[in-house]
Amino acid sequence: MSLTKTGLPKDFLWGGAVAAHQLEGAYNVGGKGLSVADVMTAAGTHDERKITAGVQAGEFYPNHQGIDFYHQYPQDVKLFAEMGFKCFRTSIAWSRIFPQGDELEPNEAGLAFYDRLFDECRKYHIEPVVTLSHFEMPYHLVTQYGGFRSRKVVTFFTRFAKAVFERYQDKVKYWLTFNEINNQSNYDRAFTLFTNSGIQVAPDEDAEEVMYQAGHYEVVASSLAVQIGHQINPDFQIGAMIAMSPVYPATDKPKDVLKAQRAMQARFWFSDVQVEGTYPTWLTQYFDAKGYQLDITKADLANLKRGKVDYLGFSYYMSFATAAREHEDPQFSYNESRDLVTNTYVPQSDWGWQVDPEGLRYSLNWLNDRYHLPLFIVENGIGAIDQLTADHQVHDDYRIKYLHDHIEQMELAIKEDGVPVMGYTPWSAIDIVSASTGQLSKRYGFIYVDRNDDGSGSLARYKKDSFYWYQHVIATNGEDLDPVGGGVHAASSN
Ligand code: P53
Repeated sequence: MSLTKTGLPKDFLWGGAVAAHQLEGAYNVGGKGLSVADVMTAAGTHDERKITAGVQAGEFYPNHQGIDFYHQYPQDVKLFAEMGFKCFRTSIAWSRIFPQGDELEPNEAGLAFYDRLFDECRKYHIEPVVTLSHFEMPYHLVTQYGGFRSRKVVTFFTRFAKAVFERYQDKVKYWLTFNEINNQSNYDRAFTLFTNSGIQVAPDEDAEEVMYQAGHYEVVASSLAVQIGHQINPDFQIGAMIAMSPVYPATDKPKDVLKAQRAMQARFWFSDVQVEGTYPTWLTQYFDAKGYQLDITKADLANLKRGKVDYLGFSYYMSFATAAREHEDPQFSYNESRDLVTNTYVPQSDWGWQVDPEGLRYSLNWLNDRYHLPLFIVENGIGAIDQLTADHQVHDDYRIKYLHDHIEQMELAIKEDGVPVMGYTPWSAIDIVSASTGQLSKRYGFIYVDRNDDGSGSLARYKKDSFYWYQHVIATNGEDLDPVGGGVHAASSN
């Protein structure tokens, strides 16, 4: 047995992640147009966010204010620097740059904001890692074009990509094209097609077919962005980004194993195409069998080959499991919103997410075996209710435990399995609006933000125990994952 005892690479990108629409607020400042996130209300713990037709009086839209990062970013970036961040992952709000989405020229005030933000990061030697499209398509593209139903949106997206690649070519090296592009493999959930693609499906439509068409336009748009980016700056590292929830078979019954394999194929065809530049065979067969007449041209297929990504970014929160049903062909009937089952071997978060640190090591190995590309863990974390004490502390030992256990598995994958991992940016750097629920109380950050689900609160920032813990992890380059001083902050009385 040979265990590699070398530590993580010296230039390992420790940091934290967020997305523009979840923290910036200032939704109509500096010429910004409405985005899909601006027409979504807040949900409770178990119901979905409502998508309204435009912004309507009497509704509450949590993303309109976010945590006001648009104005307060200097103090926040300073806190990130204090934690020792080497990188900071955020997105560029598409509708700040192209407020409607279909303009020919970018909005200067929007571009200027990200100049200020990236300069602020660089001041502390924090490398920005930038997602082009993170659930924030200009809303006008939804009403006018049906979102990514339309090939025209490919052009609008690449125009946006070109504008920001040119503008920030000396400030940003690491890019990601579409955030969690594969979430929409769960096409029956209205939230995912809307947030990812600006699409609302009519009851008489085949949502799966709609998803495959939109997904095709997006992988093409991604491949064009990769080509444009590399022309502008050959040093750019442009990655794909997927939600890596591995799907385990519920049992060792062969039909369950086959079903889990199909589930993985259905979840990861997006990255198959973005990494390999070609469609997997099972999927072209599937399109034929289903009778889908998709708009996939020869030129598209050539572009997919020319615009392969440089690395693979992924989020990891949880694992899934699936079981075959009686009398079905498991290769043909997988539906994610129907066919996932509870894994009784792992605990769940307060929001029912299956917490599985070993699944991260499994995922890193699986992705390495499949793609042979550098991997970047660009999200990992746990949404939890935090209590701010009277003296402004947050004893989030559950968050420290979650991150500790996942970093430990990441390090085993790197040190013992030899998986190439570029960096680790937990979700989230600071408390922000939850994407799926719109709640502030589903907190992920190292920094507590005084804001409640109804939008009340002072917006003051407070360091949580996890802030000091993560600072220590970064300072030791991941060598010491134990709570600082045996849990000084976690153990303080009162
Ligand atoms: P929230 C579903 C499954 C896994 C990750 O999620 C997901 C989603 C969609 O909600 O989203 C990513 O805030 C996403 C972030 C999001 C984060 O995970 O719903 O990239 O924007 O905030 C956490 O608890």
